[in-house]
Amino acid sequence: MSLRKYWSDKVREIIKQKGTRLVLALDEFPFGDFSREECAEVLSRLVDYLVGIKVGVPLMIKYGVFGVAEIVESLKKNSECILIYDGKISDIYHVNKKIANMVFSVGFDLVIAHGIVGYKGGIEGVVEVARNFKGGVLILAAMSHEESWILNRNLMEILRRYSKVDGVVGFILPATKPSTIRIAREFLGNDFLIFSPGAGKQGAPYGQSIAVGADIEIVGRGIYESINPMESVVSLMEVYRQYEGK
Ligand code: NUP
Repeated sequence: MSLRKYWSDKVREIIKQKGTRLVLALDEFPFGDFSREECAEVLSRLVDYLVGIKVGVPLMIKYGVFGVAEIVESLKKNSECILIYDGKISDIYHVNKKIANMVFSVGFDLVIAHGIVGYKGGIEGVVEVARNFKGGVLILAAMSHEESWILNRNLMEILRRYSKVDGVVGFILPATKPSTIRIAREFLGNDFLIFSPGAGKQGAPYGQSIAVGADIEIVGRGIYESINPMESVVSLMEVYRQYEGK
């Protein structure tokens, strides 16, 4: 079975089982007014309502790769949960290999790499390591912020190039620019996963990315800055319910 099929089946199975489309972007820990212990406890309850957790550079700098692994790995014990490293890996081949080796070896399932860097001599390093670990690579193909057009005008070229690479299991596309998701889904068909950040604090309405073809919505501040993260996560399930079976 290809890695693409393995990971898309797995993610879509969790979506079905848990009835949600949500990946939590954990860019802060501890968060809100909670202590570290309280946050760990909140996360251990939230995880039943999440498809996965995405950790990026802020937490890696704060805790290091082993510290981060300790925070997120314990959650996997309670509930099936995909762990994603959002390092937007974007260096040359041999450095990318080192980064990917470190994050896959502590238990991450998927890593995000910057498509614009190019495959040969660049992202190939991430993909090779992912294949060794039976992990997957998500390619950042367009971004959600204001001046992202500088990157986003390369969308088709990035989709064309990386959709031919085994080990690339999906793409990151912005909820704030839903046309990029529509275009990508039409081009890619159903074999690839689409993860979409930008709903909530960045302005896109919750659920919109799913309506136009994404599998997963990535939400950070909308959850960890809320007074009651559990309530936020449960109320998002209501939003996603209308896309059941889609
Ligand atoms: O284009 C992108 N936009 C974006 O916000 C690509 C990303 N990976 N992200 C990430 O999604 C960003 O790093 C953050 O972790 C998350 C969105 O967080 P929030 O705006 O919901 O707090």
